[in-house]
Amino acid sequence: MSQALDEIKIGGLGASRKRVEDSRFIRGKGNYTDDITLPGMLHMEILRSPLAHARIKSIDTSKAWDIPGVHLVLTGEMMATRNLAWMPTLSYDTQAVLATDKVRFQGQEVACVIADDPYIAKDACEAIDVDYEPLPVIVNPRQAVAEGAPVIRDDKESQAGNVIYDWEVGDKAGTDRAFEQADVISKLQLHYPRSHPSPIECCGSIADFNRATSKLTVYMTTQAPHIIRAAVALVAELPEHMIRIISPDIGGGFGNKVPVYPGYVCSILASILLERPVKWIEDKSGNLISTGFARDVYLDGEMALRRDGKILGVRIHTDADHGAFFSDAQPSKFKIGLMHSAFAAYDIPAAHLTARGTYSNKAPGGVAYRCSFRVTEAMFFQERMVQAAADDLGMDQAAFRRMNFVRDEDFPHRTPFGFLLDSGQYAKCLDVGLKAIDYQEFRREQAEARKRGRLLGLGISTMTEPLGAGNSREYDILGIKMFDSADLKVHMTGKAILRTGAKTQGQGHETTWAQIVAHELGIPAEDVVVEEGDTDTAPFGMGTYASRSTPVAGAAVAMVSRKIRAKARRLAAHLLEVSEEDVEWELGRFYVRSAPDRGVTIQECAMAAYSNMPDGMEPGLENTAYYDPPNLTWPFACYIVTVEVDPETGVWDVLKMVAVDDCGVRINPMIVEGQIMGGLTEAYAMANMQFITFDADGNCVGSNYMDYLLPSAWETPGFELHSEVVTPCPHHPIGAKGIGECAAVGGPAAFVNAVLDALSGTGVRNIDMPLLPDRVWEAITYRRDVSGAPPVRSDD
Ligand code: MCN
Ligand code: CUN
Repeated sequence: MSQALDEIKIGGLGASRKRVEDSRFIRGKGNYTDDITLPGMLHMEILRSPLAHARIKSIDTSKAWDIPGVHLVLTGEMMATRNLAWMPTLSYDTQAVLATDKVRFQGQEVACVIADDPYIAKDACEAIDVDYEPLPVIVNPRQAVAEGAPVIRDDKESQAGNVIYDWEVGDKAGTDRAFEQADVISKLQLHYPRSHPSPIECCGSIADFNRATSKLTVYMTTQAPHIIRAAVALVAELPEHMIRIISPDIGGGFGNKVPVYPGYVCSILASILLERPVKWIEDKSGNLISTGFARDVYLDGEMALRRDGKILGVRIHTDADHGAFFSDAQPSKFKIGLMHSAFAAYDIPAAHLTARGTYSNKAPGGVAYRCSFRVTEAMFFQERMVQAAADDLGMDQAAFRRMNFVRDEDFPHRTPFGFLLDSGQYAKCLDVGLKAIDYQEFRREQAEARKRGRLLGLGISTMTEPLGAGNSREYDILGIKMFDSADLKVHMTGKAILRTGAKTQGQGHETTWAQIVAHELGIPAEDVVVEEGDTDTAPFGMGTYASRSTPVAGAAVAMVSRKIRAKARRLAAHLLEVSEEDVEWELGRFYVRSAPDRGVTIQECAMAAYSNMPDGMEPGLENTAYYDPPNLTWPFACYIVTVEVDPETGVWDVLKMVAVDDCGVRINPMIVEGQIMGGLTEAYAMANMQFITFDADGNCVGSNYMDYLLPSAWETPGFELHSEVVTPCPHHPIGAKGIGECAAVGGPAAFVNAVLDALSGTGVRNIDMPLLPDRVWEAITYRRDVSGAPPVRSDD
């Protein structure tokens, strides 16, 4: 007689449980870095460079020191006396903390003032006199490698020009052979513009050094607190056990809060020098102009095709503009992130990728904004290229994809770049999408509309994406291996506290991790409190990015729950006075196999762990699991958009968008849908309106919300989501794959493909994002490709 609990009722796997964190967020009771006030706290502001490239002749801070309420003025020269003027980046480069010799991008940190309040500090920044001697400016890779180009990184002895790396991966000879055999060669060139994650909360930190205890506590906006602790220990040469990093509530990260920024370092040094807490909260333009840029990649590729549509090979070349410092957070084996995940969803015999990275006079870029290390660029190029190739062959978009997909029976599948895909049902996802958009009917309407001068278009984007950075054999950041952890303590009354090495920034870990515990142990989710982000209490982990939390930390949650269950089983056997082999498990309860009525609940086992354990058993019911995943997880997505383009104005409207996501088992379907909708909104923004670029003088166009547009509910189209395709991840303990970035990664190509489909027959192959009305209008009117690469043309 089964007494198993109803999993959905206890908030287990598959329950669309309301987010527990929202009860504080929607009441305005969140605890963000800027909400924290410590006794005696001072405030720091940063003086930024107005110029993109200039030699610093002198910095006069005397007027700033004279302002009442100013406690400290920091310059690069002072930082240098402590060996802190420069810091290492996550890509084995160096980055200026405060500029000493030169400024290398507009918005670069030049000096800091620490004062009684932020207004005094800001005024004092303005009182600092910096004498700059302007230098020629570089804003794109073409200028970077031009003859006679100024060397931006003349601080580095080994650096002769502006090239950071030349890198390649894949099979060159095999790919060359594929091209020799091709009936048709299809080509495409485009620029994926710089974009910015632009979380609502800017970056910030409060450093609190206590001389009496020698302990440094830093509250800060970081997606990876343990990595920061290690970085502070190594850079500032402080003992690691005396550093406590606390990441409180985070108002959105989206990749912006992975890197180490100069502001963090300066607030820490200031607190050490002044022996008082020092708070730094970035303002919006500081955030937009200096932190966390993504993309800015030129992609140039070609595809070898057989007449019947079979893809024989691909070549891709990327030119990446990294800005003044190469600071990408990415696995150290790869120079251009996981760009070589491009075309993974397609069964392609041969592929070769070359990549060149260059410096420019722009803020350091390469943050993975809602993308697992350059995957966004890879999938965007892939899906734009696939559309161009199908067009060149005169083939149907959907049929071309279906013909070339990796088939269900071909998993595990090794891509030509070496990734191992574990599972998927690609054709099925596509079919669901095509049915939802009513493909044949739309094609008919489109042809009809054409006759009357109306431009309708349909864009498809289908992709699989590598999510979940780990396994430790292949993935590391600065040599630190990528795994993750969970620590579960079950109290005697059966309530529990769970901590992981991940760090939620809005994704809902406090809700979903408890659901995994509920699934594994039958402890109701509401009885499990989840805590992340405090290095003094959380087990070591690599933090949250690359949608790695569910694939890695989430797996650790399942594994630690299983360890707890194993011990509880021994306790149950003791309580039931039978041997362990005679004990069976059902959700929340152990029972005697031969007498199912005789059982004990997990809560009774918990009580026994503290009050009635068998002789020789260690008391308590706690454990920790470190999880090193065997592989990445590979979710699949099919996004289809229909649009109408107004030929008079270039304005385009979304008629309908459908999204079919297969992220394996969904822990919380409502949260997954939220992730997809948020990602599609960002995808729409990138395709339609977001514009961060640079004029010829290196002025950043888009350092404010008048120029850099965030879509509101008014602009954002409706999305129709489909969840019927579920391919469990074969190596994940609960079959889940990551989802946090899929829609932002796969979405942009669907919009752009739709607009270009509307323009089919005009000879226009490409319009660079964002597809602003004037660009679309120009393409229609002059029947030519339109580039958005900097410098922006208005300043040509
Ligand atoms: N989930 C689930 N079932 C699955 C997969 C995920 O229920 N099969 C749930 C997870 O338990 C988690 C959420 O969906 O609550 C996202 O999970 P996952 O895909 O593991 O991604 P992460 O938690 O690692 O989040 C990182 C990812 C990244 S890298 C960016 S960037 C991004 C994103 O999440 N930043 C975000 N989504 C964001 N959402 C918000 N609100 N704020 C951000 O800063
Ligand atoms: Cu890729 S941006 Mo997220 O990985 O933090």
